[in-house]
Amino acid sequence: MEGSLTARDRVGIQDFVLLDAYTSETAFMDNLRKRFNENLIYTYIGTLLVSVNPYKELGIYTKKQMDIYMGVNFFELPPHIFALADNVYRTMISETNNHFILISGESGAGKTEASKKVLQFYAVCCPSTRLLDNVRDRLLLSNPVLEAFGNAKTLKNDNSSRFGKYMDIQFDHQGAAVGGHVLSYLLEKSRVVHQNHGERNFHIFYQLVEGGEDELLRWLGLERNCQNYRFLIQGECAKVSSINDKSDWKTVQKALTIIEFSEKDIEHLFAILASVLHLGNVQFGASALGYATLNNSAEVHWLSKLLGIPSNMLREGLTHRKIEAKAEEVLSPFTAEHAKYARDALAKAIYGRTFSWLVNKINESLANKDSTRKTVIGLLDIYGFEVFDVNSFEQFCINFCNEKLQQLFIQLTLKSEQEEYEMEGIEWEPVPYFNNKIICDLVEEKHRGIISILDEECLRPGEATDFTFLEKLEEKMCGFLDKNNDLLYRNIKEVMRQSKNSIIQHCFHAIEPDVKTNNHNTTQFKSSLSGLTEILMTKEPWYVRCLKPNHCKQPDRFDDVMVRHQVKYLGLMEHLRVRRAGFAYRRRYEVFLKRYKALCPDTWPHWKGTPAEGVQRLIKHLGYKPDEYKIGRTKIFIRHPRTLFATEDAFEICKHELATRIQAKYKGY
Ligand code: AD9
Ligand code: MG
Repeated sequence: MEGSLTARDRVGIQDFVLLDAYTSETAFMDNLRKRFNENLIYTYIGTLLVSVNPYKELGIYTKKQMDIYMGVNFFELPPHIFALADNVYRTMISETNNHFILISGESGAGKTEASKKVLQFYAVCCPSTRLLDNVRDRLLLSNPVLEAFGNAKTLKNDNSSRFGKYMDIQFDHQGAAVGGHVLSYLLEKSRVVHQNHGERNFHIFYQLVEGGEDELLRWLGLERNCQNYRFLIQGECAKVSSINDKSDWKTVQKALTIIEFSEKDIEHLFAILASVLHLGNVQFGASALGYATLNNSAEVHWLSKLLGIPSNMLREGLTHRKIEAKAEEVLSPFTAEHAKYARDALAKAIYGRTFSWLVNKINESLANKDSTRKTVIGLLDIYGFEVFDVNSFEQFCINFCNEKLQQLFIQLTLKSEQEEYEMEGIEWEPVPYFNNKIICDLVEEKHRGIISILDEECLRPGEATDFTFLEKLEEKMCGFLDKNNDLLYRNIKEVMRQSKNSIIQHCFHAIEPDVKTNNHNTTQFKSSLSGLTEILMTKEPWYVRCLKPNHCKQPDRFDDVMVRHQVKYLGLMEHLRVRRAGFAYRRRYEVFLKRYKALCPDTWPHWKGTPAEGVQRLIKHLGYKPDEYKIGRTKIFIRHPRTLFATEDAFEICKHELATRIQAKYKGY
């Protein structure tokens, strides 16, 4: 396909490892651009997949394409996300171990699309029974639901993930998908109450207002006009040409039914969405004494009806807080300003908790009841790096998350790879790389990191301001303290607990974090990220690095400067250098010998010497060339995947012949 020189000139090389001038960034960029211009968006660096967002439909994700890639050796076909998915799957089956696919890249680079393609591939290509079809449908349909509630239009991406998602797909020993589990990371709750210009709230609100049936809207007290809801129009772009809210609404409704949300659950879920919109329209005035008064009683009426909470309680909760004075509880009225703050905090809490409830509900539906041993493939699709003109708390969290994953990538590839060569006594010219550990430390180090300082400031309510925080950091950032403090007054929580809405009841009855434990967003986020790193460290890693070709979401436009920048900060050149100079595969001698010993008469059926000697005898028999492998202390290192694939092919033939011989032998019995 890419064999002749002319074709190669035109479409470039499908694996950067084979690039002659592999150390040159210019050659790397030329290859990437050439392929992009030919609609070849995928290129390998060994087994790592580089993907450039085409911003157009390429017709390369059909069932036919899936069939082509199913069960075929990784390097035999042009690079594709399906090839990676298939390779991960087959490795999982043959080695019965757990894997994860880390999909990274900046906002709008194509991570979520890539993760969906992987899931679709497994849903279509894995063996199944009618019983399991159910699981597959649920796995697939969890996506539109989570996207509706957790994605939004931003300046960078019309369908930007505003939460981090890690999904385990569980397989039984026959390779059928039997269950799944979703972990979600820090939803950007502040979007519920505030959107920057050119951005929207979460999709689901617009879907409801645009797509909800007349009767439903009437029941929820909503009008079919986004312009009527303050929480929907701050970005001044309720309508987005690339998004069809009406049809997305239908998809979500269908998905909710298939994931087995009960009618009651669905009803209560919609009631919550409408409540948030009504809450957004609650306005406060000021009494002569400067205290908050409620202007519009219609909104409170609807809130009371939808949440099943007496309206006088709601009124009180929205305008007062309870404080303890001399062992007595007294109601202290809010100022109008304070009331707005408390209203927004409530809206964020309701939405955030409902989102967690939703994830739990999906997990219940995906749970595999069978306790036999399973292997998993984890898919990690988080919010990508984003840098706006003005960056706030959200960007701090999102970008920190990306730094942590880059750190993991560095540890698992550049660092551990080179350390392994050293440990195994393999001659090696070290490849220098930028280790972003210092950035992670700057953010998360105990006592000295930004998170610690931020938390300290949040523990001094009244005294600490963004300004004192800024002074401490000697840096200019805005809005941080509020967003890090998820402060919801106790009495409004008590009011919520009176709700007749089962979801709200559940969300506000869940055990509140102990006041002594740290309830700050960043610290919780930090520990959940550490938890994620631990989960990932126990699995075999695979990487998809997504690149964004331009800032304008346009097809056929490859902005050199922009792509080069991403290639740099993703460490792709360093990765290539390590890969190129290094070895694509390594296997412990015992494992290698056990699998392939039938290929050599000296090692079959039993090898009496050490595994290392056995492997050397075996590869000599197979005719491995001296520069194709290296003998380490505990492992054999193989430079090119093609060598291992040739061995694997020989093994398949050998297995087949052996089976035929055994069959023939026993035919007469
Ligand atoms: V964010 O960090 O969540 O803001 P992602 O997830 O990296 O971001 P996403 O997958 O949502 O980006 O891709 C953005 C848009 O690019 C999609 O909505 C598609 O319109 C477009 N896209 C991405 N990948 C492909 C693809 N393989 N083929 C066609 C694509 N279009
Ligand atoms: Mg995304």
